Amino acid sequence: MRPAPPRGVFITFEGGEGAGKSTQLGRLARHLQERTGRTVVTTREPGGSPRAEEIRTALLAGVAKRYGSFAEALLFTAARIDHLDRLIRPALRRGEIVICDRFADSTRAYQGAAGGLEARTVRALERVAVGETRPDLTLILDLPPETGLARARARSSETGPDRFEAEALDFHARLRAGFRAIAEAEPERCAVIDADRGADAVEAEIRAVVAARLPDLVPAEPGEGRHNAA
Ligand code: T5A
Repeated sequence: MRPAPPRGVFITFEGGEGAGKSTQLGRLARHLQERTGRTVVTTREPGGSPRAEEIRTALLAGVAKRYGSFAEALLFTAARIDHLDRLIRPALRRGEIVICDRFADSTRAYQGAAGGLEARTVRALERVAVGETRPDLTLILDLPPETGLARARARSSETGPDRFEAEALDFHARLRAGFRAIAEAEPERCAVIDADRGADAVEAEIRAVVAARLPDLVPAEPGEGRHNAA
């Protein structure tokens, strides 16, 4: 009889605009592939499956904006259901490591804390869509919104800001507070990473947090410190 595959591991990156999630996700994926030898699947939300990518295009173009936060949350949730069914859950069942750029905490923060959708509605949507498929670890990249927006603007200077980059600064301040509140409410799952530093320093802290929080996943190298904070 074949041995059962190892338990899948689900890691998510969260944070405001231009926090460096995509940059750090790529670096962590390479690190985990090298250190564990396991298959690492990288993906993103909204998107990650062909149908969810179609919904992404509409959402980031602002198609649903005039219908309000509830309608947008429904569309993010519809994309999430497809993504979970077609990509995330099958990969976890195969014992793979799934790293996702944004997940359900983004709905809590963007449509909930910043967008004004009441928490019990956000929770109900999350319960229905996500169920038991909760992240093992969520890395929340935290930095002042002005800094993140400046990074995002520098990158999208030709295309212009997308639906959420274009929101006013107080929206982004509520967003930051929303992510911090999630981390406070669920400290076992979440770690807040100071992202207002160079990419190498951020990467080093992320590696240390992953080693401390998921000790069975990444064996510590001799002399490598364990990081329990955040
Ligand atoms: N959304 C999403 C919701 O409202 N509800 C939901 O439920 C979900 C799932 C997605 C949008 O949808 C919203 C949130 C978003 O607004 P997106 O394009 O995927 O849109 O937007 P982001 O996830 O915000 O992605 P960004 O690409 O804008 O930001 P990242 O991934 O955080 O940042 P990254 O790595 O691309 O870096 C941005 C720039 O900064 C540089 C990079 O080189 C790049 O140019 N950079 C740094 N510069 C200095 N120092 C560092 N440490 C740096 N790290 C990266």
